[in-house]
Amino acid sequence: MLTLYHAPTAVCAAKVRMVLAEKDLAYEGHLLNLHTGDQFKPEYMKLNPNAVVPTLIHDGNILIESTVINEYLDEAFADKPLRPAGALGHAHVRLWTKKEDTIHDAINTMTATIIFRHELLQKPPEERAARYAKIPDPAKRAKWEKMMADGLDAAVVQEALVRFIRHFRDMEKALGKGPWLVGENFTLADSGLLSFFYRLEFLQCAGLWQEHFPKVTDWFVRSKGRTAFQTAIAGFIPQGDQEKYAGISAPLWPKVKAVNIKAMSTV
Ligand SMILES: N[C@@H](CCC(=O)N[C@@H](CS)C(=O)NCC(=O)O)C(=O)O
Repeated sequence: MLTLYHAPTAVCAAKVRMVLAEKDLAYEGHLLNLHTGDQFKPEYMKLNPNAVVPTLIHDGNILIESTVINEYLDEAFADKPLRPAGALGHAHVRLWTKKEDTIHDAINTMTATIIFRHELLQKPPEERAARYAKIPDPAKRAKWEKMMADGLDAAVVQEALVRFIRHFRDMEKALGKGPWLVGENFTLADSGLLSFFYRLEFLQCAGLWQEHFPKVTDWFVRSKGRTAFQTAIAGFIPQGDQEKYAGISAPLWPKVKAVNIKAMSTV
């Protein structure tokens, strides 16, 4: 029996849902409200001491970290494999999924500076401070404080864009050799990136790849055509969120684009 603790729009949780959907695995879902702080409840932190989603329980065993969970699922449920067979194939996929973890941090930077900041700035300073104080990792807490103070001018935004540029370049090169990142078949390397791309599109930042990387653009269009993408990612976005968040994000695109041009000149 599989039980997933997740949140509708959380990109890491969506990464795991994508794999469950690709492999046709049924699961019992428990949705957490990350805005009201369900992730910090002591009973949840016993499962996931980092106070984040996703957490997967398989036959009583607790698994955390989306990339680890996805590899586990691919090994434990060998039907419809999402990696080429053999150690070398697994290593090729792992190179991508390892990098994905650093990309997640950059996605978090963009979401926080574009949307969370907008929402948090409307709250009283004490409430904001209380929100940061709950973050267990001091480095993550300090990063949040900077992002909330400086928005898109925070140094971490340019750093995030540099990481995207490098990643898109690597993807463009790999996609010159095969339809998917590791050759002929859709693998964990591809699936792990989809919710991240979807988030950037949601934040009206699709120009980051559409204006410079044609193969990456085509890859994302093809990926979005997969049934699992609708089931696991797009289908979880609450009604009205697209329009609501586009309204917040669209006016900020020119600023993101300007920082991106600066970032490109440094890569
Ligand atoms: N490296 C972890 C990251 C998990 C993570 O940061 N999850 C986010 C959602 S994508 C979360 O739960 N955030 C809640 C918070 O930061 O309070 C993974 O891949 O599972």
